[in-house]
Amino acid sequence: MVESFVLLSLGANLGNQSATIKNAINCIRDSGLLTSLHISSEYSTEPVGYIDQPWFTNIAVSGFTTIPITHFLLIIKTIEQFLGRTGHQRWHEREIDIDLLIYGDNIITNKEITIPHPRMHQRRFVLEPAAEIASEVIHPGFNLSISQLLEQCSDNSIVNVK
Ligand code: PH2
Ligand code: MG
Ligand code: MG
Repeated sequence: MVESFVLLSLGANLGNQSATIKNAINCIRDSGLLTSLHISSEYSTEPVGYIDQPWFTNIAVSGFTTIPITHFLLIIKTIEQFLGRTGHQRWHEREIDIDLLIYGDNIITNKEITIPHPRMHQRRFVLEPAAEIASEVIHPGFNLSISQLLEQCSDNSIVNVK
């Protein structure tokens, strides 16, 4: 079975953010979604996109999976719903957000899937936690490492380790 490297970004800015993020990590581990997990520190981050909302807690998680990408995305959505995510407007506050950033060297753009994540290189709240655990990982679209993307990132929103 082919094993793929996976990089995730997790975020929360409603409810008990740290507890929800820890529960999300437990779900990711217990469901067998990823093996060989690496987990970044928790970061306190200024909201980007829609600014009139509470600050976020963001982390990055990496691991390996043999689960096909469409199934993988369904499991992520199920975990989000299990952890109490309700419908929200785009870029507005949410109980939990689990975004798939990188899945192996796949580059896919269709109605259901855009991988690598189309805005990951523009977001400091994604790149700083990701660089902590996966600085040398290559973004297959740009052929640049996560740390190179971070150096080039023009997003100056505040990102602090908690
Ligand atoms: N997620 C968004 C929109 N804006 N800002 C920060 N700091 N962190 C996030 O996770 C985030 C955001 C939509 O997913
Ligand atoms: Mg998101
Ligand atoms: Mg999302």
